[in-house]
Amino acid sequence: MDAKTNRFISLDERITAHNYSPLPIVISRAKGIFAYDVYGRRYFDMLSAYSALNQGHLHPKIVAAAKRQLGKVSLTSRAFHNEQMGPFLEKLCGLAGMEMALPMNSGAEGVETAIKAMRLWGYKAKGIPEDMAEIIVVADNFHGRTTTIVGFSSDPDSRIGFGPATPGFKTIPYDDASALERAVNKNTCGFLVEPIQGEAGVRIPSPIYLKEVRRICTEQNVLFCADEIQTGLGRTGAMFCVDNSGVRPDMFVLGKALSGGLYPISAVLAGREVLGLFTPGTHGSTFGGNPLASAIGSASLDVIVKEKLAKNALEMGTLFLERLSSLDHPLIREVRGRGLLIGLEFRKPIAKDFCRLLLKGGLLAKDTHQYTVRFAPPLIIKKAQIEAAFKIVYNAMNSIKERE
Ligand code: IF1
Repeated sequence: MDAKTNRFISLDERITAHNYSPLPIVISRAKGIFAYDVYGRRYFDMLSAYSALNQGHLHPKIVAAAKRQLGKVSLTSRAFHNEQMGPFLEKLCGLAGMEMALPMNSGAEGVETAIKAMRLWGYKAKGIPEDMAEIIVVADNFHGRTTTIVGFSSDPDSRIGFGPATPGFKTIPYDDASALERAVNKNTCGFLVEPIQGEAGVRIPSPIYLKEVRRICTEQNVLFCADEIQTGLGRTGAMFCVDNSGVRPDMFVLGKALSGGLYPISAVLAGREVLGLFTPGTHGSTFGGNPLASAIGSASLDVIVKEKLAKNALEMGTLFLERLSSLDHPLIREVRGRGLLIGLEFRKPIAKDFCRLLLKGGLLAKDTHQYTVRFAPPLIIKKAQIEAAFKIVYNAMNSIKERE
């Protein structure tokens, strides 16, 4: 490995907890759909920081908004009002068709906030006896890393060693509406689900699943909470992934691309009958809703809307999926995706090795659970760039052929 790259990697290995095993590249700068290493070599970024970079790296409009705000005020705390938060959340609620928002920072904090909101609604609105509220979640979920969230993860790497788990969660299989129907009882306050499971390997449920979920939740008086932290804001070819199924959840959790990749911003969106239940002192965050985050978030939304990123994700995703599906290789089990969230699944646990090959070819992508490579480039990607990226994938596939 190159000396400079090696130096940074050794330092990281010595100084940081080993909760990741990154590919051997040290990124020095990035712009749009490209990242550059310490030698100035260029890579297609097809991870987009797990879909936090839907607008591309350092989008000029978002950077300009951040700089503008940095000339005014960055942080006020919610002990006072600021002039940025309200307009940002009004824009966001308008896009999502929701009445109210609660701004936080990381995605996991957003999910924690949604859990608290569902429970609060369960006690105050549904009349569930104190401490009896249940939330239904699905197997192979990924909602973040807090102790409560990993407590209901079915992934042993996420969960084991971090117990005891927070009670009040019930796990059912994904893409199984009748399991939801059976699991609901009078103490159920909410159902938390990803409309497409990202970390589980880009798992797309059957077309009627979310419609069924909507029907059951309405009939049983249970809140339907969609974790769209990864799938939302254009990624799957629609503003929200649930739009592909023509359903509206009761709550959205958003994060990642809400910031255009500049800064952690998350939010829970819901109706007044849910978020209106919080009273002063019942929830909060030092940084949530701060003016810098709000200015960045507002510009991030503008870019998604004005540059029609959802439409581009659909068109470019369809093209990329078509190209990947044309790969004829005995080691490929399946290629699947929606918009620019695409998974290439192998028959053998070679996904990480394949990512190393892609890295050598000049493309950054990430494996999930050894069998699947996830392709999720920024949504600003153009046709010729999709073709160029595909060529790298094609060559990497061919080089596997040669070795066997
Ligand atoms: C890691 C995965 C992606 C998420 C959904 C909440 C969160 C995430 C649907 C929490 C975060 C990230 C976090 C990162 C890996 C990554 C990931 F592979 F693990 F599943 F994106 F696909 N809900 N996902 O995807 O948001 O608190 O991180 O802001 O934890 O290693 P966060």
